[in-house]
Parts: sequence; structure tokens; C-alpha cells
Amino acid sequence: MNERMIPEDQCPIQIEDDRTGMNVETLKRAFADNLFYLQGKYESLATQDDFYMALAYTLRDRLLSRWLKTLKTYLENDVKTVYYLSAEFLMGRHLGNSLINLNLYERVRQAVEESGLDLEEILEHEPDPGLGNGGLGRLAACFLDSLATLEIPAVGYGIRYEFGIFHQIIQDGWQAEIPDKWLRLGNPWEIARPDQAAEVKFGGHTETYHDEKGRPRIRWIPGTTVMGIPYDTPVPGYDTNTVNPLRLWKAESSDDFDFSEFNAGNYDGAVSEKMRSETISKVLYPNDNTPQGKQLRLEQQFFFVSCSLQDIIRVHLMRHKTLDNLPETTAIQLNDTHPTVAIAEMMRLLLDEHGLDWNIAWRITQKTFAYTNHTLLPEALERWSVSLFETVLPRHLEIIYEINHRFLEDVKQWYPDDLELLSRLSLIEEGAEKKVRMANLACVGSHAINGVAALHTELLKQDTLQDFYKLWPEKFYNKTNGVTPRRWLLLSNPKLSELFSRKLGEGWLKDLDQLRQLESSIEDPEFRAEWRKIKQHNKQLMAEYIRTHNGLEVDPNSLFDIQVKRIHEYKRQHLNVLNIINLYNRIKQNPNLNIQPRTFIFGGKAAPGYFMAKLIVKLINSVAEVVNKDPDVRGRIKVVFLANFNASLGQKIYPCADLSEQVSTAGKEASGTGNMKFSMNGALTIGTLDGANIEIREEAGAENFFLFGLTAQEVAELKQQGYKPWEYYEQNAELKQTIDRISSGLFSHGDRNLFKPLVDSLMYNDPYMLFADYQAYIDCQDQVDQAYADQENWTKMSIINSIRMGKFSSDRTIREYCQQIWGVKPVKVELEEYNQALA
Ligand code: B1H
Repeated sequence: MNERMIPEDQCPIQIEDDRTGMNVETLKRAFADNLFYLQGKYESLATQDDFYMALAYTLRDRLLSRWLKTLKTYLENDVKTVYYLSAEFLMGRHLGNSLINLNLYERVRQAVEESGLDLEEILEHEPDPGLGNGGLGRLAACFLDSLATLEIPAVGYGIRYEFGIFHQIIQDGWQAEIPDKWLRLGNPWEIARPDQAAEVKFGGHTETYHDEKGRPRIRWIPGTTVMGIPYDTPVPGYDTNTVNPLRLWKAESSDDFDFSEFNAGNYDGAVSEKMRSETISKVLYPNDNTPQGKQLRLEQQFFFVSCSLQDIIRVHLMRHKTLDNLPETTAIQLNDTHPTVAIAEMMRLLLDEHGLDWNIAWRITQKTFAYTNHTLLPEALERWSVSLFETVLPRHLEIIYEINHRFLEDVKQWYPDDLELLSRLSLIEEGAEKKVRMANLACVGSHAINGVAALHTELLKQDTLQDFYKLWPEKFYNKTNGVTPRRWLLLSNPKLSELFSRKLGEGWLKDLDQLRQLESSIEDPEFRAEWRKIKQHNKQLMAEYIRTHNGLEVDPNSLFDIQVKRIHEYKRQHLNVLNIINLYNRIKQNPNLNIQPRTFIFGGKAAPGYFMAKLIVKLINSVAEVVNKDPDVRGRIKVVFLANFNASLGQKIYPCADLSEQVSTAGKEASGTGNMKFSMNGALTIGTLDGANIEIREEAGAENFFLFGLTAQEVAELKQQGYKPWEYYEQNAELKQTIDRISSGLFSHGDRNLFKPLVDSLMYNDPYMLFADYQAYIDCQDQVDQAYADQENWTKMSIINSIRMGKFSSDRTIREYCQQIWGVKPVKVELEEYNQALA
């Protein structure tokens, strides 16, 4: 029990308490009440889903008083607010997180137990809201947790996709995709606010007219309009009263249906327009690090951006007569280029709808927006064809041309005669098909541009955005990513968290650097034994999960070597596979080979249209099939692919890892955030000098990190010199044997063609340089093997990794954004009623 709660006897039970009371009796009664009145079920007939819903409502009620008070406080105090615009929010399950952040976990567990139920089982019945692809969407969710925890006025704006990221199943070793019907049983966490709907225009044309002062103005006559209905989800901070909204927009038709069509007997014609409108928020595009250049995707982007900006302006005008001071009340962060059309939309709203002059509108826009870049992969930079843009957003194309014209005029003054520079900086890419360069628009329209790890920011400055860096070095910032220790330690790893709190008190949860106070415990054998016991416990839980879901027995004493993340060639899951096959070969050739038993665990989704990634999934499962049933390697190595990796599966995985695989080609992974979650939970990392790995290694100490491979610079140089992967194959007997075995059909029931596209790509092209890093990786894995043999020393390294990860709390990241980019300050929310259990 904790000191922040008012003792039970001072929280008297009152009837009006049922939606706010924090004592076990009231919680129990509220739970039963919600089951009856909201789920409409007798306890005897209720399912686990019903219990989940009833408990979710019980928690939501307790969030509401804080939520409404937060809103009231913000409105009354005219605070500066952060608006985080993101096409993705990978929130993960809400119930467990709400219990944690409201500090109700133990009392609710007791209330549920006294009702004859099991809390953990109920928690498993919440659908995992997967409104994102991977790191970028999960980062947005961690940021919302930190913003609320740090008491920063903030709103997350995005899309309420009816279908989130697909559900992955594995059939015959291949990935198959199943639609994610996460709203099927209803969503108890959201509140629809149809009274605050926004209207969004699409298509049509523009025309000039003269306003009442005789000035020429432009008006957009849209082809269609769509309504955006906001759905708000409360985001509670940890150990604060702050509850910020996540506002997601659902698209609906602006008319129920066309009555003239309806009356003329054309029933389906009458509803077809309605259906077309609603398509906009139907489904999340399942691509990570590769944009989909489809019209619907552009419509999604503009849809949520337009709704959000109208909302922001509406709120500002509730308290101000002018928009001139918008940058003083408003900071808008663009999560990658996906919401970047906001820069043109803000200009349109200021110019066309609010009658401002260009220069004033432009100053406001630049001061309000900031842009985060998340990737260096050239194919990931969004570029919309000019003709598509013109069809969907004719007015915005005009505005972008005008921004570009004025911008290039400036550049010509600063750098006369540099036509090359001009064409590289232009917002429009010339060529067979003209394109709008969204990253360029984001750079020109923002006052701050940031990368997500030190190396990534350096590469942006030197390479991808070098021309903008030359123009405006003062606009560039690094903001190394972070993750929330509430979800990724306290909720996921209760045993480790209990150990931390027992030694340190609970302060570490809001100040992760405090874990460093445990440095002195590293030399304490009892502490280490306890540490090992916790890891062992977590591994046992995972072994049970694998037994249930994969029908496989794995040894919890073996080294758990884990790679979970989206499947992508640059992330090099197949390099990991090459090591497994090599180890398999070695054991087959030398049955007495002395190695530590290992369980290789993989998880991750491939974009449905990404052939190579899907083939990598098939390869992992094919190697697993052969290795797991070969008696010659029994008890030595096992390979497991966990289907449908998502946030809630992550919560089970990170705590059980001994080794974290972070093996991307240097210079390709902007940051990575899984790397941080593993480390915090006491895994050691085998990794390249890429993304945040570099900073993780700096914090943990080089001696506690398994480093291998080329640096980003060496990768670039080798490419420059002419990289010949087949030479590595010819010169490395083990590598040759491994590749030959894949080609021979050993892992494909004799089919020599199945993996040919993968092998050919490696042999003759190898864009991600697996062969160049191959031997270094194998050697490094041998070091891991030897290190694991010394359990005492491994434990020391594990502890060190965990307790030195303070830097990677998203609280640190958000503090930096607040101070350096957004200029926002915490605002305390005070609750007046007695029944706030928070002291
Ligand atoms: C990241 C994406 C991404 N970078 C396009 N870029 C998408 C790009 O649907 N799309 O079109 C979706 C996602 N995602 C990731 O961001 C980086 O690869 C990680 O290294 C980084 O940790 C994460 C958060 O910054």
C-alpha cells in the first residue's frame, strides 16, 4: 500500500461515491453496478469480456473527474498547449495502465478477487488498440504518458481507424493477415463529442473574389465535404491529477444520404456517397518506414489535420479575439511528414477563412509548427504527385506553390547562382511526374526540426537535410527518443519494479535516473540472486506462453535471445537467422560443441505488400521447423516465432530477455525504442552502432554491450568503393555453407526456389550489407555465449544495463521538447472534492 492514498477509514462509503470512490468496498460495488447497468448482465451469465467492460467503466468513471477538472483548469488559465499530430497512436491496452497511473492496482485486484475473479485474466480480455505500425506510433503513446505525468497541457490528435494494424497469424510458416476488429464489443474508453464535429472539404476548384475592403481573396469551392466526429480517450498521468485527451477523428458523411436520390428510388446510390466518406477513417495503412502513395492515404492525412487545426483555432478563439498570438498559446508537433499538409492547411485557414495577410499568416505558422523526422531511408520520404494533390487539395497546391515561390526567392538572395541548391531545396521535385516534397514543406514551415537519436540527427544535418541545415542551422535539434517506465517497467515487470521500490521507494518511477543509486548493490551476491530469480520467473512465464501458443517446450534456463520489431530488410532479422543456421551446422558437425543452450525468439509483422519481409518470416519459421525437431540439437538450440507481436505481447517479452538483438545496418535505424525497453528490463544488447544503440552503449558502458559491425561511415564508404557481397561468400567457408544449405532446400522440403529471391538479393546486391557484417556478428555471438557461461558476471552486466537507462525515460525526452522546442510549462490540476485518493 502506498503513502499517496488516503487511509480506508477516511474514505467513508457514500452512495454518491460509486463513480469516484477509491476504497475496495466502493470499487467492488461500482464493478457490480456497471456489470448490471452498463453490460446488462447478471454475474452468473457474464463472460470475461463483460467483466472487462464493467471494470473498464469503473476505471473510466474515476478518470472523468480528473479529466474534466484538467480541462477546466486549462481553459481558465489560458495555458500554452502542445498539440501532437500523429497518423498513429499505438496506445496498447488502457485498463492495466489506468490502474497503474491512478495507483489503484492493488485495491482493484482485491475488489476483483473478492468478487471471485482474477484481475490478470480480465486484463487479457481487453483488445489491444493497434492504431499504429511500430516505433513511430508507440513513441506517440509514450509521449502522451509523459506529457500527462509531467502535467503539461497537451492534446494528441489522430485518426480513429475502425481497423487498426492487422492481426497476424502464421499458416504453414507464412504470415497471413486478419482484420483487426478492435471496436467489435464497443470501446469503453472513448467519449464521442458529435457537438464538436468539424467539416472537411475535398476536391473541387478555387476562385477569386474581392472582400468588403476590395482586396482580392480566394475561395475554395469543394467537390465534397466530410464530417469529422471527435472521439476522446482520457490519458492519465502517473501520480498526478492531470488527464489529457487523445482526440481521434472518425469520418462520417455530411448528409445522412441524398434525399433526391432516395426519393427517386435510387436507394443504393443514395448511401454510396455516405460510404465513400466513411472509408476515410476505415483502416490504418500497414506500412512501417514506407509510405503508401494512395489517394485515400492523402485524404486520411488531410482529414485529421483539417479537423485538428479547426479545433485548435476554435479553442484559441474562445479566449482571444485574434489569431496573431496563436504561437503564444499553441505548439503543434508534426510526427513525421504524415501530418505535414497541416502547414498548408494552417495557411489556408488563416488567409481564406480568417482574412489574415500572407506575411502575418506565415509568421504565425512558422512559429507554431515543429517537425520531427523519423527516418533516413530515402524511400520513406513522402512525396505526393502534384496531379493527385491538385485533384484532392487544389487550394493547398496553390498555397504550396506560393510558399515555394517566396522561399526560393529568399534562397536566390542568400545564394545567388546556385541553381543546384535551388532545385534540391524546392518544395516541388521536377521530373517525368512532378512531386510535392513533404519533408521540404515541413522544414520550411517549422521553427524547429529534430531527429530522434544523436547519430540520426547528425546524419540529417550532414546528408538528408543538409541543405536546410546550411540555411538554418539554428532550427536543428536532437531529441533522443525515450519510453515510459510506467508501462515498460512497472506494468510489464511487476517483480523487478517491486525490487526497485523496496530498495529506493517509488521516486524512480518519475525520475528514472534514481536507479543508479543501486550501483552499490551490484557487488551484493544476495541482490544478484534476487535479480536472477526475477528474470527466471519472467522467463518461466514466457515458456508457458510459448507452450500455449506455439505448442513448444522451451527451457527457461537457456539464454533467451530475442528480436522483436517490424520485419524489414534493414533491421536484418535474416542476419540473426544466418547465425542460427551457422550454429546448427556447427553442432551437427561437432555434437560435443560446448555452447550455452539458447532459445531464439522472434516476433514482428511484415507489411502485407512487402514480399521480402514476408519471405523472411517464412525463413524463420522454416528454420525453426527443422531445428526444433532435429534430435541432434535437442536441448541446445530452439527457434520460436511468436505470432502477432504488439504492445501487449511486448509487455510479456521485454522482461524475459537475456539478449536483445539490435542489428540494423548502421545508419538505417533512426533510433529504435525496443532497444531501450529490453535494456531497462535487464537484457544485454548485441548491436551495431546505429540509432539509439550508440547512446545506450554510452550509458551502460562499452564493457556491458556486445558491439559488432561497420559504422555508418564505413557502410557509406564500402558502398562508395563498390561492395561485392559474393566475395564474402566465396571467402568465408561457414557463410558459404549456411547460404548453400538455404539454397539446397534443406529448410524448404527440398524446394530450391523458395528462398532464391532472398539468397540472390544477398549474394548479388545485399543492400543492407549482411555479408559485410556477417563474421563480426558470428564472433560477437561467440562472445555472448562465453559471457553467459559466467552467470555472476552476466547478472552484474544485466543490473548495470537496467539501472543506467535513466536517460531513456520518455520523461527526459518530453522535458527537452518542452523547454527547447515548445516553450510550455507544467500546470497543476487541483481536485477539490474529498474523494480524491491522491494526497
Ligand atoms: C519510423 C516510420 C514510419 N520511422 C512511414 N519512420 C510510415 C514511416 O505508414 N507510414 O507511411 C510509418 C512509419 N517509423 C520509426 O520511428 C523508426 O524506424 C525507428 O527507428 C524510431 O525509433 C521510431 C520512433 O522515432
